[in-house]
Formats: sequence, structure tokens, C-alpha cells
Amino acid sequence: MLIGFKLYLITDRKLFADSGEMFAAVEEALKAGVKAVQLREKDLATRELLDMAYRMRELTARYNARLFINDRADIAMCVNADGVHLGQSSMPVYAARKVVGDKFMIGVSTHNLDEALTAEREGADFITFGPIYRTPSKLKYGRPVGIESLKAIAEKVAIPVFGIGGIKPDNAKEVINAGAYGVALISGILSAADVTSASMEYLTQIKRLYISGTA
Ligand code: TZP
Repeated sequence: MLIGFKLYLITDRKLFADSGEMFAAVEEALKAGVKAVQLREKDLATRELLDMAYRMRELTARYNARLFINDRADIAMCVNADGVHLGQSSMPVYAARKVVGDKFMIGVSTHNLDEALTAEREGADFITFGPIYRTPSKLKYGRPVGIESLKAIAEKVAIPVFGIGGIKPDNAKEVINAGAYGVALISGILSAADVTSASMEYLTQIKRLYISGTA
């Protein structure tokens, strides 16, 4: 399946005073050219998450961007998202595939080679792998796995790998050159003082790497 984006923006409404502010920041990123958003609001009750997912679907559709819903295949289908993004305690890929069918994309968060190979074998369309670097929320996402393990994973896995965790415009190059297909991030865009220029910086950096052929 063609993935069609190399910059994968993930939400965290806790970075904002309220969810309205988060939607405004996501819209700014979409206006700047971001083409994929994952709604990742793990602590919300189903109704609240569903409302937010409908709203995010409407917003991403206006900018012709892909929408993924973290963990919840049911909500992803309900709002007509483009895919579901599974964690290691979500439904496994083979089970989610039965629910969402072939037209939906399935992404999986992975943290080691075993998880990456399992996701691939079970039919994931892409994986995120990390945290590569230290993230602002420190150890919430586990110990950084480092750039060398990204290289090893990218060599052994045939599906696209998105590096995640502490990725900033100035280290995105190292991540892509290690074999990542793209980069996934939260704070690099959503905590930026200027969301538009941060988004554009990542997009320009990625485009430049692919055009120059160093990736
Ligand atoms: N999974 C691994 S690291 C991470 C997730 C969801 C957080 C990425 O956040 P940031 O702010 O881009 O480092």
C-alpha cells in the first residue's frame, strides 16, 4: 500500500489549555502542508474521543490529509478515518485487519526488532520505531533506542519505518539517513512557538533529503 506521507503528526491535547487550541494548531500544521495526523488521546472516554475524531476527520479532510485513530479500530471506522494506529497493547494487527478490512491502513508503534517483525508479518502497512532520542516527556515513552537500532530495524523490515521520539528539524536528517521512510512527532510541531514555520521546516528538510538522494 502506498503510504503517501513522510511527516506524521501525532496529537497530545495536554500540551494545550483546551482542545480548541489543539485543533487550531493542527489546522495551522495542515495549512503548512502536513498530510497525516494521528489522533492519540488515550485517556478520553469513548464518547469524547468519538466527538474529537469526527471533528478531526472533518478538519483533515478539508486539507486532503490522512487521519489515523490511535488504538480504536471501531472509532476509526465510524468516522471514516484512513487508518488505525495500534500500540503494543492494542488489538494485534491480524485481528484489527479483520475489523477494518483491506482499504484501511494499519500503523503499529514498535520499540524493538521483535515487535517490528511481528507487525510486518501480521500485515501492518507501516511502523513507528522509537523513541529514537530523549523526548520532552522523558521516560514516559521508554528509554531511547538510539539511531543504531533504527538502522538495524530499517535494514530488516521491508515496510516503511517512521522514526519517532525527540525528532527535531535538525536531527530529522540523521533519522532519514539511518533508513527511516519518514518521521513521526508531537512536540516538534505542536509545542513550537510558530507551528507554521516548524511544519515547513520539517517538510523542507524531508523534501531536500529525498531530492538530494542522501536518504
Ligand atoms: N512513541 C514513542 S516516542 C513518542 C511516542 C508517542 C512521543 C513523541 O513525542 P515527541 O514530542 O515528538 O518527542
